[in-house]
Amino acid sequence: MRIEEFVCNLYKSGIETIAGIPDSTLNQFCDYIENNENNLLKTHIVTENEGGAVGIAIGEYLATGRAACVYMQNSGLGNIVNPITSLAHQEVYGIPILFLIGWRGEPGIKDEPQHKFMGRITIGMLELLDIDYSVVDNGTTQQEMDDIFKKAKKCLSCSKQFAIVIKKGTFDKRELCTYRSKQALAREDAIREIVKWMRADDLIVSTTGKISRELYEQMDSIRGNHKQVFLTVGGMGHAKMIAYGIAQRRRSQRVICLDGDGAVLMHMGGLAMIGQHPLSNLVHICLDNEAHESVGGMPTGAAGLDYCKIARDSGYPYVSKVSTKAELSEILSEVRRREELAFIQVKVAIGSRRDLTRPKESPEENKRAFMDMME
Ligand SMILES: Cc1ncc(C[n+]2csc(CCOP(=O)(O)OP(=O)(O)O)c2C)c(N)n1
Repeated sequence: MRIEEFVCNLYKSGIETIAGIPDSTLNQFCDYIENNENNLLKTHIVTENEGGAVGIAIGEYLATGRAACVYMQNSGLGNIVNPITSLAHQEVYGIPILFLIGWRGEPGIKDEPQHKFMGRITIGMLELLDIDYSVVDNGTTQQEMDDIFKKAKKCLSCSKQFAIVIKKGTFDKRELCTYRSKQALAREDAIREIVKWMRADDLIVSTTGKISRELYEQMDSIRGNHKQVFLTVGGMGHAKMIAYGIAQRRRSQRVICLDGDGAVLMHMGGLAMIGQHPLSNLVHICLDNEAHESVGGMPTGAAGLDYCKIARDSGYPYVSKVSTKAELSEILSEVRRREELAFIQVKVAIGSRRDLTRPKESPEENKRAFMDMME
């Protein structure tokens, strides 16, 4: 399916505002709207999380009487359940919203373990949420697509939500935009520096996406194993609270959270909670490339934000911003010396190696090894 025609259908159905969180299944779509190639789009907002995008869609309807479009990976369904069930559903306010949902973990298609369960329940969840839907793939014809948009329009006009579930490879391949930043430090080099600095009994919780994959590789290559690492393979935005949960029970061990700026933003309230109840053995490191690099590199909804300032104002006693390997190494030594809750914002470039590998063990095996290491 050509992305141009798909987006054209979207505008013809009266959509003027699009909000969401990018996903690799929707790369072609995200790229197209981010660059507003046909100049038809009034508003595109990358939100902090998918629930926020539903909020914008509710606001759009209240202000204009128009439905908005909300796009996301199916893992984002978790973040929209509350604003749908308690606000947008027709038994509450009846707000029309058109969802575009990238289907990871579709049954029968090979995908990562964190996508399997959600992939299997995606359609069931839509049914449970009372959201009508159609599934599309690269075999969907233009005529079928026109019919789906007609069905969607009818649904929206009855104050209901409608979802188009998009399978992997639905959109024809076209050259994707390469997002760049002015930073020179590669994220992987920053991770290597952190791994070299770690001690044998430190614990590390890493965030969703390529940060975890890079950490996994660096641990194996520098330290010979990765048993000190808990990979937050899904549940984007929750790594810092997992690290906090461990740190408060393992006070004699240093716990490091390796976060991404998109993930910090996704559930930023955690910064305030951690800052107000500081743990001296917790080190929170945010690798800030101002982008959702793992899923294509689109800017986050708050690119350029001073995360250090927010951490400081939230109550983190020690904060620092660095952008070179030398600065990072100096600050890591300082953090080790101080023994107090710390936040380090590391400004890194957008990009990753093409041949980056994935964890070889199952999440269950990694969990076991991590827990055994603490015994
Ligand atoms: C709830 C949820 N929404 C969306 C995704 C898809 N996703 C996986 S990684 C990622 C980007 C993470 O961005 P960031 O934390 O800034 O790290 P980066 O990839 O830039 O290193 C996204 C959007 C997800 N896994 N979960």
